[in-house]
Amino acid sequence: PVHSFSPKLSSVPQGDFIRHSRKTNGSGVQADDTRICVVMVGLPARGKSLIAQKAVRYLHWLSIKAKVFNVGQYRRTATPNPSAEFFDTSNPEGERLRRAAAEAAVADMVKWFKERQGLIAFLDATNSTKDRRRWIQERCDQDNIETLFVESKCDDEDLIMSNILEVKTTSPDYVGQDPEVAAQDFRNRIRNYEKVYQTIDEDESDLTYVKLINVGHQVIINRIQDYLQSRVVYYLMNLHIKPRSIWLSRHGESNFNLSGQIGGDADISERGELYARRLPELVAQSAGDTKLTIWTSTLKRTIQTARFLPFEKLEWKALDELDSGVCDGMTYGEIEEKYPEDFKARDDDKYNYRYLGGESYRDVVIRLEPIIMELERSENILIVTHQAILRCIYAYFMNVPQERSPWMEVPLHTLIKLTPKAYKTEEERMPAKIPAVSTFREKGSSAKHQEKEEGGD
Ligand code: ADP
Ligand code: FDP
Ligand code: F6P
Repeated sequence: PVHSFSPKLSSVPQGDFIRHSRKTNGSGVQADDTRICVVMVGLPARGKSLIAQKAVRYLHWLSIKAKVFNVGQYRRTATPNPSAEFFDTSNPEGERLRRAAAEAAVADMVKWFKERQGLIAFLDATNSTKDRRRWIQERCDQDNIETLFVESKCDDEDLIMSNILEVKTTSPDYVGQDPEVAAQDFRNRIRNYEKVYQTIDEDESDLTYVKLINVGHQVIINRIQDYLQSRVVYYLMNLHIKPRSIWLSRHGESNFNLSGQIGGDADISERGELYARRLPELVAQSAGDTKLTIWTSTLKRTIQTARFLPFEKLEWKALDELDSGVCDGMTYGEIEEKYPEDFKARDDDKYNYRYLGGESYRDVVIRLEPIIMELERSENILIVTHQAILRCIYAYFMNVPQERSPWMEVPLHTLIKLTPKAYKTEEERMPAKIPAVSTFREKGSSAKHQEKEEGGD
């Protein structure tokens, strides 16, 4: 028999990442006051800002409030377009202004923690001397803020030059300037920092730190203290910057899609089969000779859709569709009729709504976390998966907020290509031009099965 729903279910706080990530007090319960200042360390153009921003995107995706405090932005209010001499430590005025910018950023960060606005702050500056790091650590200690120093070291001159050209010549520091002149000035700025730069060493062995050397080729970890710190470190260790793309596709139209039923483990329809047969060509058009690895769920419809692709395939249980519990196999219309309150509750807060005996989007994100970690480590991957799962993965790469992600339209029979670039992910959509039903239901709309076709133009 089908259980009747308790409308309260959807508002019950759900198991989430944070619950597992607080400090333990021996009983397995974590204190509510974990606050971490991640202090970025390294010469300019070592990827510090990029690493900090990516980590914040990852943490937000996991519902952990985090923020980057970029000292460069504070410095820019007083000195918007400094030349390299500003960063020469024998320039007392430059030293004073840089110190003031760092103090302002730290003061705002401490205030942010005190106002309980978040758990993890990234203090993004070069923080290149021992004195500066000691001062930050002591300031954080005063307010019981843990410090985690993340040093990015890189001596690959070609990579640094390409970083400068990719992100620094377009920085607000150089508006209206010739890119070549800007690049030369930025190299001189780095030279000035090099004169005083001190890598983290034995004198600082009391600090909690991670050193990422040559983009994670070597990683040195010291005194990592708790779960949340170790999650951040593990994430940072897995990042790479090799050019690559990630392709996403839903399975071909299924027989359940045709009848408007959700969940289940149906076969693909005739049109779904056409999509499966077209997919290799579509992928070749998009990826050329690039060798891909295919990830599917363990459900028939994704395995059937991927079966003609001439690449290695891996099945992941974590990629199975959102579990709709007692509603599995029903149409939206049947759910609306049988459980009107739950149907509405899901519309009101689709991200947090958990089906009885099933999952919410929030639950799905937690089970997808290892998938994201593996994606960060990997190169060219094509994922054939399901509507809700694809929305969650897409939301991570495209930084889509939780209120919006469960409502995104991801049509059947369309290949999506995501290409991570510094500070943004590029997207391309390729419809296969094979008609399919729409499984998308707009917020607040009645659940009558829709006959609209999609992916066919
Ligand atoms: P910083 O904040 O250290 O001045 P940015 O984050 O602005 O540097 O630099 C971004 C550039 O650094 C991007 O081109 C990116 O590909 C590259 N990058 C990312 N991670 C690293 C790393 N660990 N080492 C060196 N370069 C990196
Ligand atoms: P950013 O690249 O983020 O703009 O170029 C180095 C720089 O950061 C300067 O803009 C900024 O003034 C400085 O780092 C802040 O770091 P320090 O306080 O450690 O110098
Ligand atoms: O209808 C296809 C489907 O993948 C169902 O199996 C699943 O329950 C649903 O989409 C998820 O989408 P939504 O969260 O919009 O109901």
